[in-house]
Amino acid sequence: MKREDIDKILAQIEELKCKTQKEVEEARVRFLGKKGEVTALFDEFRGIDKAQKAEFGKALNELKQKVQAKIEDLKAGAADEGAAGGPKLDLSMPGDPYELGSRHPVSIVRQEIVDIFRKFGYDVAEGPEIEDDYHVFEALNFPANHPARDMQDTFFVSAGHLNPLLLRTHTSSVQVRTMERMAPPIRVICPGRVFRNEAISARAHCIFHQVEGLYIDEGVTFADLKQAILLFAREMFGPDTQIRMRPSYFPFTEPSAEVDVSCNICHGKGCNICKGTGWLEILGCGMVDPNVLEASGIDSTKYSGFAFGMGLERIAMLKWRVNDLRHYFENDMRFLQEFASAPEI
Ligand code: 2NL
Repeated sequence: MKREDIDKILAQIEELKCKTQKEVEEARVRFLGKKGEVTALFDEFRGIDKAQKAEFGKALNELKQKVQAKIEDLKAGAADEGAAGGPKLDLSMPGDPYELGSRHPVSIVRQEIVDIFRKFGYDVAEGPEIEDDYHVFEALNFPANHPARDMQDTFFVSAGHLNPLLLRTHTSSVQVRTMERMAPPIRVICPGRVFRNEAISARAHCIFHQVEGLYIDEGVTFADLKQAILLFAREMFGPDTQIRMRPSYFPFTEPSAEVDVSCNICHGKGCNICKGTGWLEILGCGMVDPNVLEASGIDSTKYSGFAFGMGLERIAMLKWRVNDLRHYFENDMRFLQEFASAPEI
């Protein structure tokens, strides 16, 4: 055994470079395997005389430790299998960035409406989506044979009972619960999801979103309703917006009206969004029917109030000229990403 044998391996080990785990394993076998170069020196060591053993024992052990340490180092630095020649793992590199989502157009519109009514002093109320017949129909003055109470129009959860459970068809049920819970003055705004048994098309969906509002106090008149709606419309659609009211009918309000805002796309000249009329329908409203107040324990000789309701999908359609309601529910990234920094129209 010669000193140079040990030094030669030490020099080779120093220079050793491996790109892949496979190469590291090959190097390990070459030096430390059963027929490896270091192993061979140990075999040779067994046969040498005592005087030489003292000289080489320590040096051989040091060699083996160095080779083992180097192999471990190479193992940690080499690329995984299959990534031959690929870059080494660098833990100081920045991670992949998270892609930021954007708000859904219906959420944007809901937030705008809620913010406006908050400014007017309204509180926000929420309630269950699975409701009973009483809070959705009975307390709201729907006659027993009203078509909305039919299986054809409403999703029932448990039919056949006196007061069946169903998916709410409007958020008025939340306002009923508010009237039951507190005494006037009441000012609430109720945003939420509602459900109707409709065939899905570009203009109708079985799930949509509403915001309803309710204002009850002593001496509330139709003039208050008109002014509240006008102020809301100007906040929502711009300071030059005009409104017009057309007589309508709802079981829970008397009198009732439908409200149009002046078309801010063509400014009355007539375009395909307002179908040449210069007006866009945005909500329904009216003075709360005394029967509705009494059903929830409010004295209709002392108090009066107004209520209104609007569909969020419809308002978002007008705002961004969306031509098909189904876009709102399909989670197509190409559609949703258009609202990442949606310009106002
Ligand atoms: C529409 C019309 C409306 C109401 C909702 C209401 C609620 C209570 C009492 C009276 Cl508790 N009225 N809500 C009133 C008039 C119209 O909605 O077109 N919605 C999409």
